[in-house]
Amino acid sequence: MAKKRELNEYSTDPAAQQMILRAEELGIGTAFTRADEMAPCNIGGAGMCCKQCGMGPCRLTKDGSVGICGATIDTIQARNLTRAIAAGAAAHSDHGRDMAFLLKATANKEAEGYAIRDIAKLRMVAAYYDIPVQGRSPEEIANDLADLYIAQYGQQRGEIVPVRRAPAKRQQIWREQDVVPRGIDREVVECLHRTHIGDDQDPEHILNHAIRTALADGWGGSMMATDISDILFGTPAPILGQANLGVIKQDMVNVVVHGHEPSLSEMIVAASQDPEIIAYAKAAGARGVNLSGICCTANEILMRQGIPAAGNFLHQELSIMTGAIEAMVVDVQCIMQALVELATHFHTKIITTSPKVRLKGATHIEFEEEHALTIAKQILKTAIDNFKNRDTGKVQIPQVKEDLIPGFSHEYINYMLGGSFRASFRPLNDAIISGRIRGVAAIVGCNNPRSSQDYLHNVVTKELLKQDVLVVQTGCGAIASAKLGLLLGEAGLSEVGPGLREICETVGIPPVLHMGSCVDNTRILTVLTQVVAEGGLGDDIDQVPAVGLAPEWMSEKALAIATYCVASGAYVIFGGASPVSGMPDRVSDSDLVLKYISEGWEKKFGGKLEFMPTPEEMIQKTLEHIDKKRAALGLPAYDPARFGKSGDTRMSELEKLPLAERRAAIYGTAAD
Ligand code: NFS
Repeated sequence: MAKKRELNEYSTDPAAQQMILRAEELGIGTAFTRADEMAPCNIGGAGMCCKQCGMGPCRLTKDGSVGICGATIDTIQARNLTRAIAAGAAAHSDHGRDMAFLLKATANKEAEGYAIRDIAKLRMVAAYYDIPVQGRSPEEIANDLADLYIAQYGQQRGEIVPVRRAPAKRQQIWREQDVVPRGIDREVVECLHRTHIGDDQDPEHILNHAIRTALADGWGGSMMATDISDILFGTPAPILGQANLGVIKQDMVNVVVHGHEPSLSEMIVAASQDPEIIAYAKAAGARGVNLSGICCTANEILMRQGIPAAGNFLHQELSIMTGAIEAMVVDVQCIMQALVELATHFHTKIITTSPKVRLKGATHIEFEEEHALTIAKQILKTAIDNFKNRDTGKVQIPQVKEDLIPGFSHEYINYMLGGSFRASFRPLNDAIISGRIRGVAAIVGCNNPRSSQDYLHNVVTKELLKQDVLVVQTGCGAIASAKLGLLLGEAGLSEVGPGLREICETVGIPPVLHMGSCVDNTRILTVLTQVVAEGGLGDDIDQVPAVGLAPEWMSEKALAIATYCVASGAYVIFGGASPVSGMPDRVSDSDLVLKYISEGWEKKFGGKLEFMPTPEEMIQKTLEHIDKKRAALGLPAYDPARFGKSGDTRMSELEKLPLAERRAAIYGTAAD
């Protein structure tokens, strides 16, 4: 009998806790309880099970043991990790491919309802690749850019073009290490080839190709996905939104969009505002259609349209449990198969839309860009028709939600620091150089039901803010902070270190910047590149006092992201178990790969990947790394006592003083 956990060991989110209790009351299983019942396999979890051929699976458990073909533990671990990275890179890059086809179709007026919304970004991206822009229409430029981007997938030789956007020194390291991606598809295919039975058997050599494949994602497919999403739907800028299950409305038709690609969700947003659809909903007895998002789709429409986020990865089942969801519309990635069975307890329709993803028992309405708006309306009408089937006796919506301000694209960060005429990263660099900002942490990635939902994200985020570390976020990590209220203007500033607080008050930003979905981790690469280009913090990404963390990771995409960040020079810390952890208490061969992706990769790329079970260790290692990088740059050691004497706090202190004393405090003299 599996051990049942305490409620706060499942989730720290009060809305989730309420729904977990509701599931228990109704006798419905969720990922939380399934995690209790399913103990992870300790051999597979350690990366030491090889099932690459029909002679196995070979389960290696003893020091020196080998598979039937003679494969050693480290070779098997390297193969398993590389295959996971390839799958993650494939998922995000394939998303980028679909966006490139959509850009092409939009440029040729073959995509119903789409338009080129951000012409300035189109021209800027085209300029990276010397695509002529003068005297040409946005459609002509977009057509050339789409062709160039589509070609990156099938390219066989040379270098994929976005790589040239990295710092010059970084590009040189990649060339020296022979890891510059030649073509996106080629690197993924070669991962599968090299890890087939009887192929590449040198762990370091296999993992070098994992680096090349991950780079094809970070400086390839994902970067292109972000570019095109901005061009088609607008580059994000701060906008007011809300997050958590309290955004679901009792008197409206509730449609949750879940998955990843903004192509469909943007059209559903447009369709939901169409007078025909609003009238249709009213005729069905509802006040209208209320959209909300789960996972990265939530982030895409939240940061551009202010559409609320119902929650992150572990909220997908819980949102249905409210009994008030007429339809959950899914496309690709992070969609639990359990949704269909769960929905049978309520009236919710699960609607699949991607030609790549079907769920048995779900309704399939295939999305085609030529008829996107028409299909989006059809999906919404299906949801509205289902409103009459809602059992009001089963409705229970937690009244928990928080406001937030997402939309900190790298373009907006650049603008906010200097305005239209002086847009620059100089103020950010100066704040790091002076020590007001000790360093930067990117806290990203998933929820994992093996640990309490949002707990690790939030403990790490809150402590780093106290330590004057500016936090940027994407993906489900960003939604965790949103639910906690850390993404709202100056909310939470009382919990922030004195130097960071001064910067937040001066610039008028939250201490945690929501930068988008997981494909938008490439925005973080761009920020780091611009920080390097601005000067004063070294000439390559590995010198910047910055760390990447995914405290609750679970997906293969997260491993691909970690690997391209390491290859870009970042120290990356993952929470929980390593997929190549080995069994240190039982074998000694098993930590070779674990050591290699840390020390070995650091020697080659300046970045490293490590796994840590406790938030305390994550925080300590983050701060040590930031301080080490500060020292290497010759920057003053972090000293919070030097700051906090200016900004809003200081002003409110001064306001309480008599005028003469106030002048003396400001000018150092009481005289006029
Ligand atoms: Ni990222 Fe987005 Fe969330 Fe993890 Fe899944 S939604 S792409 S993989 S679970 S952060």
